[in-house]
Amino acid sequence: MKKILNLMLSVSILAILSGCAEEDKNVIKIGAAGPMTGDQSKMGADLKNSVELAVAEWNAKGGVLGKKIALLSGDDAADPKQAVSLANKFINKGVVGVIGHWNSSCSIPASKYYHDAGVVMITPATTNPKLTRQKFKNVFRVCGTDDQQGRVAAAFVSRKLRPEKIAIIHDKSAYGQGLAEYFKKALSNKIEVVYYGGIVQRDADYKAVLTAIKNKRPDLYFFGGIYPEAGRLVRQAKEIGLTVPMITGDGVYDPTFINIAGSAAEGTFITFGRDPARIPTARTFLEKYRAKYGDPGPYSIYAYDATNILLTAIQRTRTTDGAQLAFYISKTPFRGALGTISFDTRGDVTRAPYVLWKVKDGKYVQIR
Ligand code: ABU
Repeated sequence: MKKILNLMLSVSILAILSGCAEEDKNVIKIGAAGPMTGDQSKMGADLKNSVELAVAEWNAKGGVLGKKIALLSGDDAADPKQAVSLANKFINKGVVGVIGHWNSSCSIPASKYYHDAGVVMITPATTNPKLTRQKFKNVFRVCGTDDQQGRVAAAFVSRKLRPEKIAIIHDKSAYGQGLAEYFKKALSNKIEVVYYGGIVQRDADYKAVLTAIKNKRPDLYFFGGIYPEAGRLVRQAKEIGLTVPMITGDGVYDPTFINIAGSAAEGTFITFGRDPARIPTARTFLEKYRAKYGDPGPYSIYAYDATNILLTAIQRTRTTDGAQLAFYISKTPFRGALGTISFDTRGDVTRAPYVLWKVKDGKYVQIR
């Protein structure tokens, strides 16, 4: 009974439409997939809120192709197996497209199932390059990639911070390890890497690895991973007297990192996209999101644009055929909250979005 209840709950239709939407042939279904539970659930909620906001706006104007849009929201719990299971549930329910997943470790395995089923997938946040190197014509991302991000971080380190010695750690995930490797490669042996290794996600205590790093006396350490682990790392680093700054990537850009780390977060460098507050076209989205949900998360605006790309493609092509939608998306620049988004032949955005941020006085400040 518990299993049946879990199954029923794992794919929930939001209350955008009343009644039993999945049985209704007069709706167009889209999915929102991400970590809705667990220590990354803030990212899932940010993603789902933005998709919900965009869908509500379309439905208020009559929907698309004369039908209302039904949003199916699903939890992959940041787990690859659950992501594949969720992809199959979405496909069986007849979704036309999916906004998600959030984690590279989920998007990469799930994308094969969306590809085989002809379902368009647009991720707002997955940055591991492998996703779009599979040459799936129906898979897109509206964010950048970790090879770009690693190069931006390495250029900033070697030109501006100029350490003699650096340590590099990662969380062994597709995202975290991939980013650490791209960063290390982009350093091109110009800086001595005195420590390179992995940590276990969700471990409470990282003091052993931090002590090993401290003993190597680096001037800086890089972390490839997500904000819960990053928060514990910098807090515990300070506790053991490892006071050199951390430089890290987009997975650590969330206020939850600063909440976990406290004052130890100060001085952390992060690569991420531009501040939406500085993007004129983002203003309306920011106002509408804040009015409904409070402060947007790091990838909220990306999920909003991803949803509008999908729904605009359905409206313009007047079809729900995945191949035709994918062709339209790949060829048509989209003017959204982030500005103009165009895709290259892989399904990546044509303009790398990365800039440098630093934590100052408990806030993220764009510094370059
Ligand atoms: N891009 C950061 C976190 C999501 C991912 O795993 O790619």
